[in-house]
Amino acid sequence: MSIQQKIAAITVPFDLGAGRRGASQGPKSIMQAGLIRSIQQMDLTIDSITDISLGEVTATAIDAEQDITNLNYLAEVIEINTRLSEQVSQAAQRGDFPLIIGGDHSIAIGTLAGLSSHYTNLGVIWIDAHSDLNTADTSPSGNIHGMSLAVSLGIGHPLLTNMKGLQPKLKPENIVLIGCRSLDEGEKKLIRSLGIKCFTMYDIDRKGMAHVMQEAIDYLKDRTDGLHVSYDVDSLDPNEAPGTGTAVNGGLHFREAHLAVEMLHEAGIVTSAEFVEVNPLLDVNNKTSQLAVGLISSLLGKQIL
Ligand code: HAR
Ligand code: MN
Ligand code: MN
Ligand code: MN
Repeated sequence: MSIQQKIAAITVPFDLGAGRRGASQGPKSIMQAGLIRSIQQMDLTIDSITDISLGEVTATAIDAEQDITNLNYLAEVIEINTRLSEQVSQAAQRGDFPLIIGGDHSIAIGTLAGLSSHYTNLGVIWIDAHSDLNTADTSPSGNIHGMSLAVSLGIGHPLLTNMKGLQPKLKPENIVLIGCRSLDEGEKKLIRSLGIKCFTMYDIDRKGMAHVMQEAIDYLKDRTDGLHVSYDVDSLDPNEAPGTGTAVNGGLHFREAHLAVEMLHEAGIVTSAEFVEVNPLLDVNNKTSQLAVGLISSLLGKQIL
């Protein structure tokens, strides 16, 4: 983001895309941990804070003939993401920096639907223990937060992929996955067949985070005209971020997680971001919410010295 740019904060207290409840309390907890104060201390301007709430969802919103097997809470996921996509699109239209605070990762469907029409080649850095590339056919859980990246590639149920018309929202060559360590078979096949750039935890161990991030930035910076950072806090090791619904051992350490966003800020190519999967019900002493505040601040330019 540029220093003149204003931040449009959008909070999404939604957790029905996940297998367990609690991520809906993420935004409140991250705010209580001091997000706004931290941003203001950096002399950045917050233009607006918009809360996206789930309206009344009627079962008739989904045609009875549609096959919704293995798509948990599909109607609710569509409803919240449609609302979110509208707000994200308006923020991008105003030239603001959309900063979305989740909520579970299914909200990336609405974020990306709202962003995509503003760019020809939207890039995405997906920092996550998972790749969220399942479909109803490959998902072991039916939880839509494990499908949001596939949906944005145009792969999945038409009611999800068609959101805001234009599809797909992303091209596979404009995506970089970072921190993966829990991939389902169908997801591995998709990563290979589409040639999606993927830095697993093995790559991070082998090359170091600084090297991996530089490769990711160099890869994306020339081919994209906007860059969205989708940061799932379960990318961190559960010792660092216990407050998340699908924790996986062997994740990013505190400094690696920060270095990623510090380097992205320094590269000056990030145009929007979302932070998801903070679950305060599972947290220990608000550790994960505080961590989220630190990561968001670093992405927006907070420096140690
Ligand atoms: N891959 C598994 C599934 O589809 C687990 C997904 C876990 N969800 C997330 N996404 N937190 O990153 O059910
Ligand atoms: Mn995720
Ligand atoms: Mn995840
Ligand atoms: Mn700076």
